[in-house]
Amino acid sequence: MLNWWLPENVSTYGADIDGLFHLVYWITMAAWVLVQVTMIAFLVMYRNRPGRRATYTHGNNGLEIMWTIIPALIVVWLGFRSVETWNKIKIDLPESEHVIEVTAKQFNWEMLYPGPDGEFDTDDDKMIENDLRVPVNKPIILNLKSKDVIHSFFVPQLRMKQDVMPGRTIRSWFEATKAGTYEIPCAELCGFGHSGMLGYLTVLEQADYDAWLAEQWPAAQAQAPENDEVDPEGGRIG
Ligand SMILES: [Cu+2]
Repeated sequence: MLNWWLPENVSTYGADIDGLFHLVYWITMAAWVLVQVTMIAFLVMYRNRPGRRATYTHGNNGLEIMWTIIPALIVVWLGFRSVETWNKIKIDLPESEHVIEVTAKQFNWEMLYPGPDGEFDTDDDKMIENDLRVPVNKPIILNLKSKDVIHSFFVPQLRMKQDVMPGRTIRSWFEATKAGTYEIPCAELCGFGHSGMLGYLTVLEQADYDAWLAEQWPAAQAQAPENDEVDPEGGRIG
C-alpha cells in the first residue's frame, strides 16, 4: 500500500528493508492519529465557556512515565525486529564469482574489474570510472574503499547504502533483479564536489553482460574458444 512512496525495488533484499520502513510508517501514523484526535477532543471539551475558570496543573506523572516508556519499548522492539535483515545484508555475505573493487575519491567512483582471470593485481585488471556493470540475478560483491575522506555508496533502487572509510575495505553485496541503469550518488557530504559525485550501475541480462565482457577484454575471448556462447553481435553495448 505504501510502495508508491519509495523508489522501485530491484534488489533481492529490498522487500525486507521496505517492510521495516513500512512498519515504522504505520507506527508513526498511529501515533499521529492518536495525538491529533486527542488534541481536537481536548480543544472541544475544554473550550472556554461562561462560568468556567482555568485551572493550573503540574501534569500527571503516571501518564508521562507511560508515554515515555511505551515509545522506548517500541524502539527497542524495532531494533530486535531488524536484526535478521541486518544480518542478511551486512553480515552473511553470499558466495559470489563477481567481485568488483569500488574506490571512492573526491569526486568519482573508480570501478576496478579483476578481468577474465578473476584476480586483482594482475595485468588484465581494468579500472572504469563511474561505470559499474553487473549481470542480473547474480550476487555481486563489492570491496568498498576510499582514497581520501568518508563517502557513502548508495543505490536507492537496491536499498543499498554503505559508508566508505579511508583505510578500510568494506565488503558489501547485492543482487539486482531487473536490468536497467541506476544512479550511484555519494550519500556522504564529502567536499566541494559532493553533489556532482555520481556513478551509474548498469544491470545487464546475461547475454548482454557477456557481450560487454568480450568488448572490454577481446584478447581473453580470442584465447578462450570454449566460450562460444558470446553473442557474435556483441559490441552494441556501451
Ligand atoms: Cu563522496
